[in-house]
Amino acid sequence: MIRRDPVTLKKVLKVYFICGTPNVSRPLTEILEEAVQGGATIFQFREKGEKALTGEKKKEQAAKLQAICHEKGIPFIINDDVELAVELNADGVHVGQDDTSAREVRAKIGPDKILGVSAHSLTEAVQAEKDGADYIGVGPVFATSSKDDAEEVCGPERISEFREEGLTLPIVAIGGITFENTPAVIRAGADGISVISAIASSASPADAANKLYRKASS
Ligand code: TZP
Ligand code: MG
Repeated sequence: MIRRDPVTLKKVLKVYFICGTPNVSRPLTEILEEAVQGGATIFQFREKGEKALTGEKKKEQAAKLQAICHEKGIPFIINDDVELAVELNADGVHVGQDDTSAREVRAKIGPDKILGVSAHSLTEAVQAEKDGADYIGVGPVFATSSKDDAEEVCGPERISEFREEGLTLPIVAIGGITFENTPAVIRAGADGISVISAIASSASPADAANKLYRKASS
């Protein structure tokens, strides 16, 4: 079980591709296949915004993406929608500070699933760990146009601060991550990078994922 083995979990979090249908201009299933082929190590279905799918259509899309993840051997995580995650038996859930509380999500998904929580301060990070989080997402590290209600940019320094304060929980950096700035966030203490546009908006999601993987691993 991945979540009980921090060494494996940290490897799995290396290139965390996050995406929903509003983020892409061709089928997300194709983009996910290419991203995984290139080196994405975990995927989060984040279906948000005006044009987001809902209800049965969302569930059908999620099931297709889950099947790709299973076939390729990477975890399939669902953003926010705990009910859908339970129904589909997803590998995990990611929630923010304004969503269902981490404690409640853990109770709903059980002890074997991966739980990720977005944290902007050390207090939130420590609380998330107590509530059963397996990793935290820290960001936006850099400016992003993929999240309307993003908090203030925190820079890689926020990650270094968490490490200096003794936080050992796996960390993924999020927000405006590119090939160029990946080494800085890894040096600051992140175990992996999570991206939407660096992969979803690339002419070649496979090449982008591959380059991000190499940058995050060196
Ligand atoms: N949370 C903080 S920033 C962000 C989320 C979901 C969006 C990241 O997208 P991008 O395109 O990689 O900046
Ligand atoms: Mg959320």
